Amino acid sequence: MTDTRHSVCALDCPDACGLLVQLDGQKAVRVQGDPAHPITRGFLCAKVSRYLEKQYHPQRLVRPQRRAGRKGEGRFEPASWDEALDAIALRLRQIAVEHGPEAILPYSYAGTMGFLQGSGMDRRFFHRLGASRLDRTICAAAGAEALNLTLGNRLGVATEDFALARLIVAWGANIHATNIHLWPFIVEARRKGARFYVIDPVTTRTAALADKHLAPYPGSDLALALGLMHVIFAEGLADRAYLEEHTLNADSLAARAAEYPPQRVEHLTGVPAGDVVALAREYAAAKPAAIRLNYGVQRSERGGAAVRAILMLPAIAGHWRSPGGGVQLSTSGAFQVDRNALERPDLQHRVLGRPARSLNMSRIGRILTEPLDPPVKALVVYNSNPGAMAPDRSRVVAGLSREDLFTVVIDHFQTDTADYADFVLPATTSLEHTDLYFAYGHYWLQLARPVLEPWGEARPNSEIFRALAQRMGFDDDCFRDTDDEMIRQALAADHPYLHGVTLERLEREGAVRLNVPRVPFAEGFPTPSGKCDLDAATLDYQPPAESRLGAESSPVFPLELVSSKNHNSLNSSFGFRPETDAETSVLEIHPDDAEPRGIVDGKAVEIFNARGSVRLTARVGAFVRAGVVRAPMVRWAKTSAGGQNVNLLISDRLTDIGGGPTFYNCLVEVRPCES
Ligand SMILES: Nc1nc2c(c(=O)[nH]1)N[C@H]1C(S)=C(S)[C@@H](COP(=O)(O)OP(=O)(O)OC[C@H]3O[C@@H](n4cnc5c(=O)[nH]c(N)nc54)[C@H](O)[C@@H]3O)O[C@H]1N2
Ligand SMILES: Nc1nc2c(c(=O)[nH]1)N[C@H]1C(S)=C(S)[C@@H](COP(=O)(O)OP(=O)(O)OC[C@H]3O[C@@H](n4cnc5c(=O)[nH]c(N)nc54)[C@H](O)[C@@H]3O)O[C@H]1N2
Ligand code: SF4
Ligand SMILES: [Mo]
Repeated sequence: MTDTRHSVCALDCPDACGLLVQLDGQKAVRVQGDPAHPITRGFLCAKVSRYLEKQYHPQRLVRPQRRAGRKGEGRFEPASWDEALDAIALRLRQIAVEHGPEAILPYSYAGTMGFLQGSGMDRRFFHRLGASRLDRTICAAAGAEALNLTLGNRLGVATEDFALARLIVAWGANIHATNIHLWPFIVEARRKGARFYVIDPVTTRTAALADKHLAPYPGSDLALALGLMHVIFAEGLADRAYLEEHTLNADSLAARAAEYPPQRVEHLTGVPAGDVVALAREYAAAKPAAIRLNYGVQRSERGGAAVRAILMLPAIAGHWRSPGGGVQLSTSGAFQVDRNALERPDLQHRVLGRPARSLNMSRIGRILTEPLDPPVKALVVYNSNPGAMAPDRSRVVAGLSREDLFTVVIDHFQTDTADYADFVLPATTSLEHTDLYFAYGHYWLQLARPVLEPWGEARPNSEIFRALAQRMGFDDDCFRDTDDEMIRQALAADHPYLHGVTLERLEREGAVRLNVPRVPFAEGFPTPSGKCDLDAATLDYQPPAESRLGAESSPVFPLELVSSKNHNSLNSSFGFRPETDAETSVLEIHPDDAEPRGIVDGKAVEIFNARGSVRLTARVGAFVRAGVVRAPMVRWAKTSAGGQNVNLLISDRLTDIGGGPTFYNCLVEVRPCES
């Protein structure tokens, strides 16, 4: 008997697709894109069309386990849920008594984009415990801060409206890898004559399809944006009326831009002056023009300022006036659910009389290895794999190896992090639990009900934290709330975007468009002043320290490494697949850099800097501009020959605003491997 059920892709991806899961009896046999979903439109990316391989993989965790070997060794023995939960609760209680509850740290990110399994019962549990809070900066912190400062919220051009643009710029956005459901709208715009630009140091598949590809050096986008503004102001192409009515400090910005003539910008960015002038003119003339800015730009030391400058461009050229004009970095600001009701941050006060201290997840290596008062004595990891994904990996591993650190990992697989755990707990997948999903690449809120029974003994995060709360003796009513009660609490927010959005409606429709205005900033901005502040005091461009013109540049490590997103995987989530391992074990290098080093296509290379050395396979070609190398992120370290991945090479330096990581500022050298 076959049967088709609706679900949602829970992965950390802007597209947040609607899914149709075909069942044969109790077994899922196929996943497809939901044809009724206005963004998914019936197709899926390559990674999730094969999602069922993950669902039914023989290595999927089926029962709780307790460590039986050394940390990192990966030897475990089975435990029952009761044994595991009792032992975890006991240990957390002891640590809280001995060192204070802030010695306990949750570590989670967007392994699932569901509100319940990502930021619900777990948050309530840690707040009630008085645990340290985690500043969740690992991905988008600089960009989010820039959006809030410049536009007043994280909103932008509606995805569907890219079809109306006359010019589209993909800026630090590899749409073909990370945002494939935007592509059909770009194709539609181009069919009607729109031009398509890509700004990326790497010749991605997206860049290869552009009318014009500009390849700046990593981290130099602020200079490029100022160069475009220079031309727009100098040639009188700015929309004076829009500037007058809806912005502040336009004069300060024009003065700053005057310092960045195209020749200087060419020197700073590597983009020919003529290309800067041509793009500025086209951008100002095409009405409307849309920029798809993605997170590539802000993983850089001056990434926050770069994003702010790019977000100012549509205001200068007057593109926010009509549908299809403006910029989209994230749409997450539309999802104004009642987070306080969901997460209950007020519970911290009960224990501590104040908010708990906040620790930055991008510095987890340092947090676990440097003196802190109190020290972190327990780490509870879920929806994330810091052992593979966090920067400065040698510190991370040193921290995870501490015998006095009590570590719990909740996941689907025995990840690089799980190998260091004292207890590993098996989690359900999004096909096995209920959740409410936000998106960062469209305006549709979605509900998914379980379509399958839990695999083995797997449990949802929400249930695991409910059970732990009970064992800790937390008797507040909120720990007895069911999933549906929590969804209703989240939706009860008094916000116009959510008016008319109920659980019943989500149940009927699956996906509901939030009431976000189609043209969000035509009549002003949700900033305190109601205007877009173009203040340029902090927009002077200094090259990132770890870049070819930066303070730490040296002939010893002359190449700039970009470890950007892989194509057919998602972060480390499919690292168990041999094809993913192959894709992420490659180093792309330009022939001009390969030849003098004796590096041959297909042969092993060592890529190194003062932080360490990693072995990858050379892929020689014009995939990158000379001076830049690229390693698609990131291998499971445990399956690689040297037990390492590129995050060994990345510093834990933070961005200018938001406290984000600087994954894409990394100087290295490459040499052929001896054997
Ligand atoms: N297939 C796939 N899809 C994914 C993911 C994945 O791992 N694989 N990960 C998901 C996640 S967590 C996220 S955050 C999103 C991210 O989605 P994107 O932001 O699109 O992905 P990134 O690869 O981080 O960066 C995009 C591009 O920026 C370029 N870039 C790097 N440095 C610079 C720079 O200084 N300036 C400019 N102009 N460009 C630069 C990179 O070469 C890359 O091609 O994708 C999500 N979707
Ligand atoms: N070098 C380099 N490093 C990077 C980046 C880069 O571009 N270059 N990108 C950075 C970015 S943008 C991000 S977002 C981070 C991502 O880093 P992470 O947040 O660590 O993302 P993933 O590697 O996808 O790990 C998510 C984990 O959550 C698990 N999971 C999924 N659903 C559930 C669930 O319902 N319950 C539980 N308990 N677990 C679940 C998955 O199995 C997976 O192991 O990596 C960062 N690291
Ligand atoms: S990973 Fe992204 S594109 Fe692929 S199915 Fe999930 S939401 Fe859609
Ligand atoms: Mo991310």
